[in-house]
Amino acid sequence: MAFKDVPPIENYKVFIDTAFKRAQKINSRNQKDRQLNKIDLVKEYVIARLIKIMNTYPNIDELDPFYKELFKQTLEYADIKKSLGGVAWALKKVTFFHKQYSIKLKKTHADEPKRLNSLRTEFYGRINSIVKQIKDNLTILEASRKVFSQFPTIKTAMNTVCIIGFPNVGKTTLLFKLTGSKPDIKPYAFTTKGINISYMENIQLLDTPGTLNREVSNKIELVSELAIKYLANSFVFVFDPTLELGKQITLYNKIKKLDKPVLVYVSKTDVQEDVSEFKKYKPLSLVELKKELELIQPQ
Ligand SMILES: Nc1nc2c(ncn2[C@@H]2O[C@H](COP(=O)(O)OP(=O)(O)OP(=O)(O)O)[C@@H](O)[C@H]2O)c(=O)[nH]1
Ligand SMILES: [Mg+2]
Repeated sequence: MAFKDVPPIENYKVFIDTAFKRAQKINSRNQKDRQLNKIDLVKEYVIARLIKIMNTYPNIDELDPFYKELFKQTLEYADIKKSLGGVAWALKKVTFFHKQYSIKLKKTHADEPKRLNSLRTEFYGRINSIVKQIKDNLTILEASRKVFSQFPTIKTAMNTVCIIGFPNVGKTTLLFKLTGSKPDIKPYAFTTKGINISYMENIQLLDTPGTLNREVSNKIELVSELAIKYLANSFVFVFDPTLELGKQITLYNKIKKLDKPVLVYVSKTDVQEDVSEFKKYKPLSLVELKKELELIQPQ
C-alpha cells in the first residue's frame, strides 16, 4: 500500500462514540438478546478498527532501507512502535473482556433486566477505559500518518537513475526531454519541491530538488540525499555552463566519490555554445544520453 493510502485514524472520542452510537440502534425485544447484541456490536466495531490500523499501518522494520531511513529521520520511530504495541494490547483486552461479559450475560436470567443492563454498562466502561488508555497512541499514529502520507511513492526495487545538479540548472527540463513528463519548470531555483519520478522502459528516473553542496539538509533535501544513498544505481549529472563552475565541480566530485556510474550532460548549450571546459567530464548529447539510459537493464 502506498503511504498516501493509509487510512486516517480517528481520535479516541470519535472512535468510542461511534461504537456506542451504533449499538444504541439495536432494538431486540428480548432484554438479554439486546444487551448481548450490543456488546457484540461494540466489540466488533472496536476490534475491526484496531485490526485495520494494524493491517494498514506500515511496518517500519520491514521497509527497505530508503523508506526506513526516511521514517527514522522524519518521525519518532520508537513512539510509533510503542503506539502500535498499544493498539495490539487494546485488541487483546477488548477480546478478553468481551468474552468475559458475554459469559456473564448468558449466565444471567432473562427476567433480571436490571442486572443485564448493568453488566452491559460495565462492559462499556471497560471498553471506554481500554481505548482511553491508547488515546495518545492513536494521536501519535495519526500525526505520523499525516507526515508519511506526503512521502513520495518510489519503486525501491527498480533500477534507478538520479538526476543531480545545482538548483536551476535544468534537471527537470532534462527529465521532460527524456521521458515527456511535464513537471513544474520555472525560471528560478528550487522549483522542484519534491522528487519528480518518471519512467523509461527499464528504469526509474528521479529528478531530485536542487541539491546544494552543504551539510545541513532541509526535509526535501533529505529525501534527495537518501535517494542518492539508497536508491540510485547511477547518476546523470547536469552542468549549467551559465552558472559558476567551481561549486558545480565540487558537487560533481562528491557524486563521483560514490563509485557509481555518472553520465554527464551540459544544459543550456543554446545559450552558451562553448562547452570546451567540460570536455574532461565527457558530456553526452541528449540523443547519446537517451541511448545510454536505454541500455540499462532491468534490475
Ligand atoms: N535556454 C535554456 N534554458 C533552459 C535549458 N534547460 C533549462 N532551462 C531553463 O532553466 C530554468 C530552470 O530549469 P529547471 O528545469 O526548472 O531547472 P531545475 O534544475 O529542475 O531547477 P530546480 O528544480 O529549481 O533545482 C527554466 O527557466 C528552464 O526553462 C536549456 O537547455 N536552455
Ligand atoms: Mg527541478
